[in-house]
Amino acid sequence: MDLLTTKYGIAPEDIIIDPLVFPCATGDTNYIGGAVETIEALRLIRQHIPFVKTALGVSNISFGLPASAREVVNSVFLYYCTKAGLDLAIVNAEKLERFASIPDEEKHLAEALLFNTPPPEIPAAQDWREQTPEQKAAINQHHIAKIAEFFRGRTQTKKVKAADLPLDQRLANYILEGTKEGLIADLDLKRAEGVAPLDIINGPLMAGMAEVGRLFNANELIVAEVLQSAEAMKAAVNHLEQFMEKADTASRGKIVLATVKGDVHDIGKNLVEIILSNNGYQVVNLGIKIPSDQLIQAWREHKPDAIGLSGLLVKSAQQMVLTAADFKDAGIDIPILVGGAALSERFTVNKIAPAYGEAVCYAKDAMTGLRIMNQLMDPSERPAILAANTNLTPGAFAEPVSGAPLVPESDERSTKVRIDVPIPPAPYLERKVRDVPQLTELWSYINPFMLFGRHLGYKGNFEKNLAQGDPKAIDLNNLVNDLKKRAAPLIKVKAVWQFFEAERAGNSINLFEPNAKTPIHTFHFGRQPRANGLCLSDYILPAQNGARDHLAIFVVTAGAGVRELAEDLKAKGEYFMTHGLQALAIETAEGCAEWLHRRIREDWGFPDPAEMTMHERFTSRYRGKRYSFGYPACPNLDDQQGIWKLLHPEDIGVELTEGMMMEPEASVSALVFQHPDCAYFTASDDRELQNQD
Ligand code: B1M
Repeated sequence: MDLLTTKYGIAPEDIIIDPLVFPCATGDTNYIGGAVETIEALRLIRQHIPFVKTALGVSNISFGLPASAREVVNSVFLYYCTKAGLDLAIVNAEKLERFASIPDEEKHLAEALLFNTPPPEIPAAQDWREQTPEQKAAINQHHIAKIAEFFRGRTQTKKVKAADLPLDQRLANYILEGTKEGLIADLDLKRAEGVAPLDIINGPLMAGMAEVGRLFNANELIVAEVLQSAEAMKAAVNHLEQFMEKADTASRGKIVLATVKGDVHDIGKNLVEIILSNNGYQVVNLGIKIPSDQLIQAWREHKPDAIGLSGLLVKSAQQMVLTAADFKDAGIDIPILVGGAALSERFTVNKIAPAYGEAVCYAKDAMTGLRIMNQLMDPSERPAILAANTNLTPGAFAEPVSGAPLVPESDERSTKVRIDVPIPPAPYLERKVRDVPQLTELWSYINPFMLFGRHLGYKGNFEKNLAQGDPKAIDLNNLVNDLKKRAAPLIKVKAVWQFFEAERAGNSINLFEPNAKTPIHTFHFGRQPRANGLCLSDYILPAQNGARDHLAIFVVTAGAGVRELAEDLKAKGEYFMTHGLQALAIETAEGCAEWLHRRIREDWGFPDPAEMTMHERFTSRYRGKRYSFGYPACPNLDDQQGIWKLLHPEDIGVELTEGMMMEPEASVSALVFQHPDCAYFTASDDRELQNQD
């Protein structure tokens, strides 16, 4: 490395190391254990020289085996290499299998060969390095024979293979693979065997969904794949329902689901509905902004086994406390499940559960919601989960003790913020209202980690793995490209923004009409509870030669009509499109915020350097910063009203709810500061906000 980097000045990230792959099935004893050493080498390289890349010619590992065996051995070897940090894989993606869908028996055969695991009949150390040469060779020979025997005469074509599977396994596989090809014919085949539709649903189909749940929790399936499995399940149930008696229900239980009062958050709740309803639960989805009385009414009407509350913001978590107390007063005692981005288990145990007095279960994601429902509806597991989630004493969950002694609130400008910075003149002071039709450009401002990782569940560095041909990344990218094609005519993006003259007044900022003496609005901000702590007002420079500094404010939205479209798609069982469209709209709004902020920097006279990368923009490596109400530096959401008074975002179709949320959901508001010393910080010591990433 030193030679390459120092003597020849090659950048570490431009160095690709290939730790070599040795064939493990040729019987050549020199190569036995080679697979373990290659995986170990990847791990050590990732650990000791993290910037370089690694590459492997994967398929060399299975040289000498029957073609169908090579597919499995290559796929299993690639899986472990990727987990160890492999960046580049030279392999024929066509001849690779989804690790998750390789039958366990085949997986174990491949793993035993790769790791030279001693079979019962050849007692030896598990680690090939501690085996005697005789043991090593005997074990290797044993596995080569076993795997060759198992795959002899097998063809590679999936079709033949799947068709060979017993019918029940085929039916479960359609769900597991998230494919509908051949599903209906096989369902009719199963019905022709005289099996009742309900038994088919509760049998092989549910077995498929249960396996999907297990693989998701084992990080072998991602959200996007789970949605495709749910689509196959929906298609199967839709087909079988026509042959079922009305009385026949596949219901494992019923849940009333809603986003709480004042909150417009939909995407999380809908994902929960899709997962629960395709795992046998009846879901009564009441929608968004649902007050307690409507929920209590639904409880009386539907007699559910549980109620699910969803919300995006801390304000919604606080609304859940009030809702739970209303349930108690109404005599409701069924379990409540709660979830939402700003909610935590601590808040659930310390605040919501004591207000209710019965079981309140925190669900960090939709699959956890499913696991909880399964436990609640299983008589053998119910007592334990009820007991574990019935916390009557506030503070049952330890509150983190922040070490730093709280300092008295000051309004002194932090010395970390320079004032000898020339004020850049504002380019214009009139309000700007725009449609932003250039979706493709906006989509280049979407942070792939958010869209592919957070919303669609991809694990790892999506962009990097896509570039190296990772099959899962390629599949997902194709799905999202289709999604974008279908969404392009549907997503409408609008923006409103304006520069305001601004003056600092202690921890407040006064905003003025041009050259006015009296402020038209004042925002009050918190200051970091420490010595020389920061406050957003510090970034407003004192007037220079009578010229005031400025603050830009904007609201953007990409959510017009998205909820209705998603409801339609959900009703049609197009679950990937349902979630994908909502996720794309949300990230398009965030992308538009990034795009508009860049434009504001250009208009303000400090454009980004030409060589700035999108990744540098996602990590705000530009001059100034944008701050959104509700985030830690300005956590008070009620301040959104100030933006509505100043900007009138209702003119671009964005309304403020009583919970200070913006409707439509895919909307973002922000204050934009130009000061080069801007930084992100937590203003209040409100611990609930501090657990946000
Ligand atoms: Co922003 N946002 N956001 N946001 N956003 C948060 C929530 C925040 C915590 C970020 C932060 O401070 N670091 C913060 C809230 C803090 C607070 O409450 N004060 C925040 C803020 C302030 C805001 C805005 C107000 C900022 C602004 O513009 N001024 C604004 C509000 C939008 C509006 O009013 N319409 C806003 C906007 C947005 C986007 C639109 C850009 C976007 C989408 C929001 C959305 O999901 N609808 C967004 C995002 C993406 C986030 C973060 C980064 C991620 C949220 C997420 O994953 N959503 C979030 C920070 C964070 O969490 N790390 C943040 C995807 C959704 C599928 O997940 O909602 O968690 P989630 O649902 C999950 C689980 O919670 C669970 O299962 C679901 C599926 O797995 N679950 C249940 C949910 N409900 C359940 C019910 C159940 C069971 C499980 O019952 C059975």
